[in-house]
Formats: sequence, C-alpha cells, structure tokens
Amino acid sequence: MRIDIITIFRDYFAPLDLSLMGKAQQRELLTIGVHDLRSWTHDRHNTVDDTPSGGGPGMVMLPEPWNEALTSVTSGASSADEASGADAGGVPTAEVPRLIVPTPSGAVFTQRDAERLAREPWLVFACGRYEGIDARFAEEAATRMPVEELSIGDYVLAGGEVATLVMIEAIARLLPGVLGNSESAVQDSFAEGAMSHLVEGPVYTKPPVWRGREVPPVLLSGHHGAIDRWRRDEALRKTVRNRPELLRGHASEDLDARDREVLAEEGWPSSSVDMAD
Ligand code: JET
Repeated sequence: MRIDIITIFRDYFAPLDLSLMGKAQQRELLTIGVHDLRSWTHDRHNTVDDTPSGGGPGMVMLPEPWNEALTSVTSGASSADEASGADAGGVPTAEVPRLIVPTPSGAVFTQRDAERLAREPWLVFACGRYEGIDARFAEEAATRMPVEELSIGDYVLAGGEVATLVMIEAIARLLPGVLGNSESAVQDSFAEGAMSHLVEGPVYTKPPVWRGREVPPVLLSGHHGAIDRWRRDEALRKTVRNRPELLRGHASEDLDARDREVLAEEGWPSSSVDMAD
C-alpha cells in the first residue's frame, strides 16, 4: 500500500519510522510520503490560511495550496519536498487514490473502515488545521477521486495529524505480512469478535503470584473449555460495565444460558437484551 500525507507539520509523522510501521516501510509492505503543504504556496510568507467568509473566530485553510498539493502528489510529478528527500520513492501503485480528510464532522472511523481501507492500494490523507479547509477543496477533489471525511471520535484536536496517525496505524497493522507470527495469531483468535459485540477481558502473564495478587487459577488449570468460558464471562462483565451500547447490539440468540446468568449478576436486564432484536 502507498500512503501520502499532506500537512503543514511534517515532523508529526516521525513516529511512522518506528516499531511496526517502521518495519513495514523497511520491508516495503507500506510506502509513506509526507508532504509539506507550504511547498505549494507561492507568496513570500507561504500563506496557507485566511479569515473565514461570513466572519467568526479563527482562520480557514485556502483551497488553492491544497488543490495544487493534491494534484502534484497524485500525478507523480516532482515537487519541492521530493527534491528535499520527502518523497517516498517509486511510482504510484494505482492511478487514482482515495482521499481521507480527518475531521470531527466526519463519519466515525471504526475497525470496519480500517479493514475496508486496508484493501485500497493508495490513500492520501489531508491534515487540516485551524477551523478547517475551505469546503470547495473537497468538492473539487471529489470530481477526480473518492473522498471520505472521517472522525476518530467525538472530541476536537488541533489538527488532522494525530487523527491521521491513528487511522494509519489501525489500517497498516492489517496489511498482509505487517504483523509478526505471534501478533497475527492473536489477531486471528479475536478477528470475529473483536470490537463488534464484546470488548476483551483482562489478560495476565507471569509470575503466577505478584505482590500477593494471583493470576485467576482457571487460567493455570489447563482446562481449555473452562478458560474459554471464563474469558467470555469477563468480556461480558467488562462490556456491560464500560460499553453497554455494544451489548445492546448483541442479538439474544448469541447469548447462551451462562451469558444471561453473568449479565444478570451485573444487573443487566435480560428483557432489554431481548428487546434489542
Ligand atoms: C478530529 C478528527 O480534530 C479532528 O480533526 C482535525 C481537524 C481539526 C480542525 C480542523 C480540521 O479540518 C478538517 C476539515 O475537514 C473538511 O476541514 C480537522 C476529531 N476527531 N476526528
């Protein structure tokens, strides 16, 4: 997969050279180009913003530098920061990328979006700042490529950079070969249930007793049936306590007698579970 990022703060993306993402890039499973929006300004102050039309606080990003940046990045033509070593190298892996614009007003990015976007050959992220990017930029871009405005959650960040990092990590760890064997095994075992209906319960490692606190004995019993059941109990308890809205989406036919017992212990009305169907 190829990913291009357009930003006024290239330094935000230094962590993409570390750990899993760094290894994925070294192994060429992932190619990331980070581009400075100011490379596509033409005035002496490299202006990227102006006052909001209609008045109001803050500043709005100008559409023209964004459009020039997107055109340049998606045509494979050389740009100022390619000359400065910013280019990820090579030719684009597909003719038309998908443009992602992180914004609090976008549709919420979920694991389903990560899975879907991990199947794309080429993504471009546009990191807005201030009060956002002039809306005509996304309209214009949409005449040339698919455009998605996505939110990582209901809070406001100073700019799209951190949201872009979040989405790239969620997407890239799903690319074939990116996770090592141990990590991919973990992923397989949770692939179906992960973040769809139940959150994961607690996990433990060695030592079996730490500061007087035991690992739950069932986990050391070697009884795999009992271990699976215990893990599901704990996942149900944690879900009802922390994320009850996930459980409301749980069809009652997916709940066995023991599930209902655990939920009743947590004070969850079984009638509400039935009503969710
Ligand atoms: C965000 C994403 O804050 C978030 O995104 C960054 C951001 C901040 C300010 C303006 C902005 O503009 C984007 C734009 O889109 C059309 O103009 C983006 C919070 N949750 N998810």
